[in-house]
Amino acid sequence: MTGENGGNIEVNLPREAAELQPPSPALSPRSALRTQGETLMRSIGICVSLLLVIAAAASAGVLHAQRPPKTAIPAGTPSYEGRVGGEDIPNAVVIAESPFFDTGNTCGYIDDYDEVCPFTGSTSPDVVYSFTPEYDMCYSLSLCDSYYDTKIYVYEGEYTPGYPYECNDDNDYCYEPPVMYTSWLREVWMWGGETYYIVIDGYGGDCGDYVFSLVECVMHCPVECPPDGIPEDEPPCQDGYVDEFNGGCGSIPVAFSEVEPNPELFTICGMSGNFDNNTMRDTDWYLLDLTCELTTITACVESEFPAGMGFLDLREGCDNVTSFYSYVQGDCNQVMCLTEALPPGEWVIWVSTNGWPDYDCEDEWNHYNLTVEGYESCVPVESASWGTVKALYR
Ligand SMILES: [Ca+2]
Ligand SMILES: [Ca+2]
Ligand SMILES: [Ca+2]
Ligand SMILES: [Ca+2]
Repeated sequence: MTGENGGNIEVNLPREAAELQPPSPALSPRSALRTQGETLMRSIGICVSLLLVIAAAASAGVLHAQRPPKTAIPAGTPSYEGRVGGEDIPNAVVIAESPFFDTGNTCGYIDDYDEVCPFTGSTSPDVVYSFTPEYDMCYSLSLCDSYYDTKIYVYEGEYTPGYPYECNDDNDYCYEPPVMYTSWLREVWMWGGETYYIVIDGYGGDCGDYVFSLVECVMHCPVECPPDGIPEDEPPCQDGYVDEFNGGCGSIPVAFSEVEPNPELFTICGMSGNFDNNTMRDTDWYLLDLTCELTTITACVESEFPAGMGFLDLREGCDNVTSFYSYVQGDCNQVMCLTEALPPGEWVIWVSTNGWPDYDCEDEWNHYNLTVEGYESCVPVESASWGTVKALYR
């Protein structure tokens, strides 16, 4: 493996771990969508480019709450031959199963519907899909990667004008949308056997190319830092981030978070995630300086993302850190623990994302709690407090 960041990756991801988790970001729905979108973009060329320029100019620097009417949007966007979605609810295109991905263009359709969330008075043409899930489930309905100012809403069971089941015009959480003001219903709970009508619409009179996905929600696993939690204090990672804080043997110069001995259970509240399109990740190296003949340490990690945690043997320095002493990995809803009886010297507890999931540093779900128990100190015994000495014999 060669790194893109000064050759750091090899140390960031020791060999043993690399074999356990082959990188797979190319298969993620987002990558697939973006590729589709880019192809679409090229095929329609100049018209959309012009639209993008005008849309960007119209929306630059404008806060959503104060958004003025978008009179600058051209009404006469050329119609598109490949009509994909349904014209209206009776003619909705049936989504057979999830996950579902489709692209199309709304400009050739009629303005049948509108809903307010919260902007009124749209005259945009719309297309309709229907979906009847087999079982109760949460779905994410995204137009994030579309190329115009979209709006999306859902009716449950029947057309209920003015009372959509869910509605979104602009979603700030879209990840690098190609234009501003695209839409995303992140969590729509649907009942098994019920039919949902999904309307792809626009703001104002805007229409254009849409990129639509319906997938099961990514369930989140919030992790709360306890009141006495010790903050990691590393700056949040982001694209281009260089970890000079606690990237361990991968930092130049090497840098660790040094952990104070404490035989009582304590918690470190940290953050990690991937960046640079899932090619890099924030690794956190917690340095332990063991002084007892054998120290039995239990480390557990609970995280909002699929995480990995391992012990690394640093007794012979970074040059000899090529694989984990022990390692666990798991999903965000698992508490993963390792217990090791370790000889004296320098050891590291390593925490990061598990391989290369699509967990961006700038996503809000990037926290973890690392709890450590049994990190006692055996020197200098003479000056240890009575509490510490007592703790040794518990
Ligand atoms: Ca409409
Ligand atoms: Ca919108
Ligand atoms: Ca970190
Ligand atoms: Ca770090």
